[in-house]
Amino acid sequence: MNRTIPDDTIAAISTPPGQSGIGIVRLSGPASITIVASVFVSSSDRDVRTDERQVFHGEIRANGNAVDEVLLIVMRAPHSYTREDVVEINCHGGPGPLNAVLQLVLEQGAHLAEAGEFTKRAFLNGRIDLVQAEAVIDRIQAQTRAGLHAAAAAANGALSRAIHSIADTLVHAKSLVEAEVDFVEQDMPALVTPKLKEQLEGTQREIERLLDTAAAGKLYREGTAVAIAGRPNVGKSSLFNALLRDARAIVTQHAGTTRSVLREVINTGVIPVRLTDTAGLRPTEDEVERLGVEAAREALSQSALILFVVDSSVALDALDHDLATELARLDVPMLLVCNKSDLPEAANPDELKIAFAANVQVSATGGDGLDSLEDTLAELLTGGVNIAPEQGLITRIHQEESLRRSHEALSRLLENYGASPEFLALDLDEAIRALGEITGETTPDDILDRIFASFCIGK
Ligand SMILES: Nc1nc2c(ncn2[C@@H]2O[C@H](COP(=O)(O)OP(=O)(O)OP(=O)(O)O)[C@@H](O)[C@H]2O)c(=O)[nH]1
Ligand SMILES: [Mg+2]
Repeated sequence: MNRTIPDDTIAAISTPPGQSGIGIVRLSGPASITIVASVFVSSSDRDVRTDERQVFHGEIRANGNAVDEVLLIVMRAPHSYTREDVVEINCHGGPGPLNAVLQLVLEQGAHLAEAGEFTKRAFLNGRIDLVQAEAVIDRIQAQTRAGLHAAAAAANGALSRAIHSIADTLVHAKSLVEAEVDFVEQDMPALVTPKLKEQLEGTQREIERLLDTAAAGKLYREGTAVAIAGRPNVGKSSLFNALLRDARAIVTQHAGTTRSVLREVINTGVIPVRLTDTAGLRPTEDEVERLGVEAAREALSQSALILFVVDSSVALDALDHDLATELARLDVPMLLVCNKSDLPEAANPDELKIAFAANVQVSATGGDGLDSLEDTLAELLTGGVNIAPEQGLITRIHQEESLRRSHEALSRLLENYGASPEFLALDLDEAIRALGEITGETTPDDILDRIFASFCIGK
């Protein structure tokens, strides 16, 4: 697919808004260096256009007046993020200097970059493929170390390599099939052999393996929802705060403290967990509390795992039993958390005749058992998913859809393997095109635009 490679120069503030030690205005394109040279005065009289150096100290000036003291990092094509000439102007981090410097370079002929445009240029100039470009955004948004690890593996080409290796086999098969079409009249030995079929079956299994990573990829990227439930006062909010390591929810000795649903992301070290604290569940006449209980039930039904909390220092009663039975009906895996383990034990959790996925004792306020709870949580949430980012992990729905189309085309081909080679060639084409949509080779422009538009400005 031939795409137009841009020849203008773009600029944007690449650091987040607000105040910080430094902030960066970045330029990319053939005029980057001359544009910056026209507003920069080196403190040691160096000329950024001709000097081989990469780092320059000096001032950005407008009409002879200093705008900011800066460090320039100059990366000449093709040794840069975009493969174009790139200049990063390291300014003082604040809206004042950054906007002034950006304004100046725009006046000198740079265009304001669109969201994701730097990364889009890296893609258009062939430095990275679409999988790697998308991994850049996953890296920025990664909320856990494992998520970062997965994004880094994708950025380094793990998935790209897996896809390319599949595509290579298919392209090779297609060349054989086409040769067979050409020579069908002549007395040539058959090229579409049982051995080739075996190879294609191996490729099909590789596609299936990648499809199997979709669940893990989604978990890594999007995380999952875990909700804390139980009757009032058992220590749900205390547990929420302990897992968050922050006094986010209000805790009091009064039953019915929490009224609204609170959500925060916690880092279990494996995948991001959106943890939800809910109002204590009990029948109530209080209007506000009743609304809280309704919202709690709604949040619980939408979670992937429920932490059912009981107060182990108080004997269980009918309400605990009713709640356990009610929640079990939601058909969401449930973990039993016996809280307040620092107090003398009075509850017997075995009385709850519910199949819990696990049973953990903790003291939300004292800290005992929290590590073990986090480990159990991580195990339950990732249990059964195949996690090997180094072998390629699909993390996006459009990747999964394309792989499925490739798989379908290949299934058709394998079913009709004895058919005439023209038919086989059609299915191979379809399978190859679908793979190209993952790496970006055959992705329609409007879809590309949509993908890059989800990036931030300056990336
Ligand atoms: N000793 C002890 N007290 C705890 C523990 N966890 C919570 N508590 C106390 O139990 C009381 C209720 O705690 P919360 O966290 O507000 O309980 P909750 O389940 O969120 O209550 P509601 O929001 O009313 O449903 C507070 O006084 C906490 O200090 C614990 O592990 N040990
Ligand atoms: Mg609470």
